[in-house]
Amino acid sequence: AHKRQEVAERRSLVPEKLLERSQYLDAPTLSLRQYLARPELSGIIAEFKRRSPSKGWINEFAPVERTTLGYMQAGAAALSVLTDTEFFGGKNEDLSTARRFNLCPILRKDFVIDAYQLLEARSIGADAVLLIAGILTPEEVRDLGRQARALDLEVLLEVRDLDELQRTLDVALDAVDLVGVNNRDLRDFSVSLDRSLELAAHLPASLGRVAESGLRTAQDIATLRRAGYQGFLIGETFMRHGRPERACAALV
Ligand code: IGP
Repeated sequence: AHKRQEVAERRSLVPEKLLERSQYLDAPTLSLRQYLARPELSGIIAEFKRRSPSKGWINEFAPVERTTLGYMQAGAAALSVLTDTEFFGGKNEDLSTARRFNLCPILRKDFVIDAYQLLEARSIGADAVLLIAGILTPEEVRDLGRQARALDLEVLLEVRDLDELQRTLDVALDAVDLVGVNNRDLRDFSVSLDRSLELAAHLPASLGRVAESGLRTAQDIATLRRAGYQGFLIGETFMRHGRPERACAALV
């Protein structure tokens, strides 16, 4: 409900017509899915996240320029930037700053509930958006997914269990590019890599596969890779360091 109001406010400040003037709309996007599939890259999607509902402040001060550029130099395959302010302390400008400094796919991490946010994602330089099965109906995933792709954005569908996966893909399989399994249960914040491991066998081969949340070690990545994952979304393990990019370099 809060997100609806926030989107409505931004739309009245920055209507679609203005977003459409962004230089990025004429520029091609980069394929997250293809970058993750490249064997010479690490598969790591390094996340810029200042705080979270489960942990509070994680890193208040790391600059987005140095951190994201450092992630890339460390060997991350792609970036994820939180733009939600209320829960994650992010902003659109963080993503457009990351865009100016980096040539790699950038995932816009937000709670997408409205097509306005897709055009907005494209206008700030994102290459991919997250759609969360837990907050959208399968029909909404399908419709938003189609609209995202019409803007040349790739779609990462986030699920947390088999029921969400099946219900959503029954309706929306052809509107998503990648599927991500969130190891964190947003209801009680419990984290277990077993969620990704258990769902691995059920993920359609036609989609890119991403394990999300709670990854800490090279061993975690190796285990998930063996289970069939190509993408590894990592936030806190990096951001809780004063120099997140160094923690990324230590893991790649
Ligand atoms: C990263 P972690 O445990 O490495 O910080 O998790 C990422 O998976 C997490 O930030 C995330 C998220 C989300 C944030 C997963 N799904 C949806 C906001 C909204």
